[in-house]
Amino acid sequence: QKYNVAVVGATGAVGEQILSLLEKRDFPVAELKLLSSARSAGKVLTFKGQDVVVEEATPDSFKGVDIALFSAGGDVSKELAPHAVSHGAVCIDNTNAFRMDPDKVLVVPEVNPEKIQEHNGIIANPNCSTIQMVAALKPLHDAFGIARIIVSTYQAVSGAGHKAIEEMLRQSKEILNGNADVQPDILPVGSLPVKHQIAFNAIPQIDKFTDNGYTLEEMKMVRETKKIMGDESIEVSATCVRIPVINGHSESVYVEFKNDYELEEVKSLLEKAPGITLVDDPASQAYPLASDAVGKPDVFVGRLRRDLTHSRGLNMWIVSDNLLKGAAWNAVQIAEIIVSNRNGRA
Ligand code: 11C
Repeated sequence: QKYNVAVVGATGAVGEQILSLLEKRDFPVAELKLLSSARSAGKVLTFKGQDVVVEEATPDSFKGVDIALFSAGGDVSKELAPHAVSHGAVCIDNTNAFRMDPDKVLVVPEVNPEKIQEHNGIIANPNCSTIQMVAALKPLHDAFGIARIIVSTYQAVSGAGHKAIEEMLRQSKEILNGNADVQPDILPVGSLPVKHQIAFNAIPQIDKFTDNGYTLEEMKMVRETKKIMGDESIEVSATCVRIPVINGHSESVYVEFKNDYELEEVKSLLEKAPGITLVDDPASQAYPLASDAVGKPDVFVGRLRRDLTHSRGLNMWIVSDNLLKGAAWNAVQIAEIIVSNRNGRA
């Protein structure tokens, strides 16, 4: 059986990856609709060697669509996903629009795939920095019980889209050409008045600040982790930082378990865990690097070591391609599970 698929935000950094994955995975597509804002409508993309013209997304775009993958920003999802649902589509939404809605499931297939069956038409795809962290921590939570997580992120500019990548490259070239006075115009947050240089810098702000002094990106990590793990008792504190890396988010994660653990057991659990690749050999300087993770679907984990200040504390380094497992691949994985569930029922 084949399915009519719509990709909303097809020309964006995540949309492009979704399109490429649908092709590479030979997803059973009957008809493909590529949708975008009016600004990008008319562009031509290719899918399996065929040109597909991008159309403006409107409420009527979803007639006959079975699966709609949204990554065109929260406002577009809030406006159009309910129309897609009313036309009978299942929406997999990559934005922050529905993640914390108690009626919507928030899914990482390695952690809570059973939630996919409970959807009300919209399945939320978590934030990239949350996805890679929970995918790595789930087997450890099951084994030892996580009491507390303290995470600091080192996030790539691709998380903020194509324009942020261009800005980082432009500033880098300008500085290398001797111009010390670059003009930032997108990062840290396009819609806020103050901008900061990203080239040769580290910006401790991703998304807007919330009332408690943490940014929205940091609060996404706190709230989404509890919801995906299905455990409100897990305490999470995050500091999210943008660094001048094109692609691939890295995270320094401190985890405090409720129960005692052995490092060898942690390693063996991670070695067996789906979607996780353990890269942890200090003797040969082997540890996860963003440059190695780019283009790969897995979450890479290394630098495992018992914390020096707490016997049930563990420090680790978690890296993944934020556009793949952090966004497009997680969404396409969910779509593949929907299809296999439907085929199973047929
Ligand atoms: C970033 N994590 O790296 C963001 C991008 O809520 O899906 C993804 C934002 C989101 O800037």
